[in-house]
Amino acid sequence: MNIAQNIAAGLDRILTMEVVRVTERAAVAAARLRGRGDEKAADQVAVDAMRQELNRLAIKGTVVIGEGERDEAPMLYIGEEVGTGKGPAVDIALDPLEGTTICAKNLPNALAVIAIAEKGSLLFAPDVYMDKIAIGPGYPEGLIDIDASPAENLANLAKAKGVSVSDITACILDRPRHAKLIDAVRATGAAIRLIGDGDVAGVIHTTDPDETGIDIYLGTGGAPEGVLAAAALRCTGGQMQGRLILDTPEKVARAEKMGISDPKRVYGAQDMARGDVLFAATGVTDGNLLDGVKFGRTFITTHTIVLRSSSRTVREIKARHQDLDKF
Ligand code: VTB
Repeated sequence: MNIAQNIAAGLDRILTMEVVRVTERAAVAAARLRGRGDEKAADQVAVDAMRQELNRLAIKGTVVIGEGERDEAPMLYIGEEVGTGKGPAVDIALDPLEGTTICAKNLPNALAVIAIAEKGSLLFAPDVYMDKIAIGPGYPEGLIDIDASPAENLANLAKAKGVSVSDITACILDRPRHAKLIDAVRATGAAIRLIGDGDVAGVIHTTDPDETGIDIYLGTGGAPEGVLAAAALRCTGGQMQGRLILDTPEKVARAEKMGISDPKRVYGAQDMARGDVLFAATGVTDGNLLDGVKFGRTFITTHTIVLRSSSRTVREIKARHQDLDKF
């Protein structure tokens, strides 16, 4: 199939523009609570706002990566039907506020994020940890390997980039569980950008190292965040591998219930987000790729990136919202 046929066969392209409002609205709501030290409140307003806007979209959407399991009854729970119901059947992965702690502390790179894909094409991932490795586009396929040592992956990446390992920067979540990984990366001479939260942004940052300074993402984070990041990479290009950490019989059973029969399977970005995928993220706080929401006296500005896998178009939308009542 050529690109034109692919585009015609995939998601309705008008959705690419429509989806922007969904993350914009969530981001503005969350941004009002930046730096207030209240993670829960910021998350809640983002969820409410995203849900409201999502329900205006002409789709028959099902949340497959959301705010939690149905029995916990959060809004935007896994399985919740969203949209007007009149439109294409799609699967949705979302995180109305990725980086709740970042937002509460008013630190960089909190995002409102959504991915929309053709029905049945997103990995139905349980809320466990996932081991992840990701690099941006323009490298030979198979350059990174989740089972290789950090030293090997960094050496291969540096060679392919034509620099020495000490010119490479890895992004890693700042967690005690990463102590060994951090030591191993430092031993190579590479630099590390430690982030407090927000590994969806961390993975996306690998796609534009000149802008973000990040060449590779390494370490374990949430599996739902892994699927969201994979959706973004499907659109920008780049390589990612992820493996669920199913280290107790209970987690293996939970995953099995969600259709995962091989607990050790390594997923590529393609396996986590198949078919035509849309991805949108609006900055809540200022970040390496996106500006945060700015509250002016007479208008609010938002900065959004919208991506679509079938056309590989990367759109940046800076919006000036003058009708403040709409939020
Ligand atoms: C990461 C990070 C998220 O969860 O996925 C992380 O990107 C993983 O969990 O922003 P731990 O915090 O337990 O390490 C978040 O922090 C969201 O909760």
